[in-house]
Amino acid sequence: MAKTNPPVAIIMGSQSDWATMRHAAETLDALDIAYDARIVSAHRTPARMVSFAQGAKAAGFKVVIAGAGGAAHLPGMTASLTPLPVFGVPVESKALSGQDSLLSIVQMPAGIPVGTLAIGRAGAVNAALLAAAVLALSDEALADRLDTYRERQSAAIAERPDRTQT
Ligand code: RP5
Repeated sequence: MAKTNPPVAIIMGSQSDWATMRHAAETLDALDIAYDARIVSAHRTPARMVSFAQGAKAAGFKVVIAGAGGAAHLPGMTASLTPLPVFGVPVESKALSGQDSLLSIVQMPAGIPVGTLAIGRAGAVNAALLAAAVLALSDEALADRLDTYRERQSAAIAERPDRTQT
């Protein structure tokens, strides 16, 4: 879903990251939050990354969700180029199961923060929920939708395990 002036940018280093980052997109969809999803690679398209990050605030974005794997420099480099909050999603890499992605994203030097989430799908979903929480501070209707999302999530959890499931 890409509307005019969406508040959230979802950026990722490669098409291969979409399998993870689509979970952020689907979570934003569930909360009726508009976003723009783009491939922006710190290594393969550095000029695109600089252009995006330097223009992100002026473009109307409020939050950036950045997913990358391996030597995952995209979230940190983006954070260095924009005043917007950046949430980093470590994509599960083939070689090191995302440990490389996680450490690349989380170990930022003091002064340039990246809000780093869990490796993989959980991180992508939670990045979207954090973005929603930020936007909900100034959007009561969204705050209500976020409350409803959590209530439904709680209601969907059974009190006891189904012993027929393995
Ligand atoms: C990173 O390299 C991307 O974020 C991706 O997770 C990883 C591998 O990219 P591909 O070789 O699949 O394009 O820049």
